[in-house]
Amino acid sequence: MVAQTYLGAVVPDYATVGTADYTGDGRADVLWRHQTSGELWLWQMNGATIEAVTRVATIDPSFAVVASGDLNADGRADLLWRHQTSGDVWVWLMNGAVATSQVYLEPSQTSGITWWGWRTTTAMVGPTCSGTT
Ligand SMILES: [Ca+2]
Repeated sequence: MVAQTYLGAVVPDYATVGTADYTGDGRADVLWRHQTSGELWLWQMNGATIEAVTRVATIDPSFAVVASGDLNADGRADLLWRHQTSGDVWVWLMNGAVATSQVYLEPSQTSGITWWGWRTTTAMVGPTCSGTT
């Protein structure tokens, strides 16, 4: 028999955009994003139990979370953002629900690496928060 736990219902306006260990407790958490407003919420999980629900921020919906993973090896998952039109890529280094730094990824950071996917950009505005956090 498969163990399953009903957690409740989430309105369809929200989509999961990440499942990774954002808090560093060794357990994967769930990141939800409101598709219209851009609001981002973190469910801190302990198995099938939601231990905490934290509003991370409201981010311009033009940016999408395209990946989660521990990019700086501090034991906490980070976020990779991509602007849906310009293609600009940003990293948020995370500590739980708090973005501790924001880094723009540009070809100059990849000296010695050739990848034809880069494009010239003029926009340098990252996935900044709007409203209160
Ligand atoms: Ca990290």
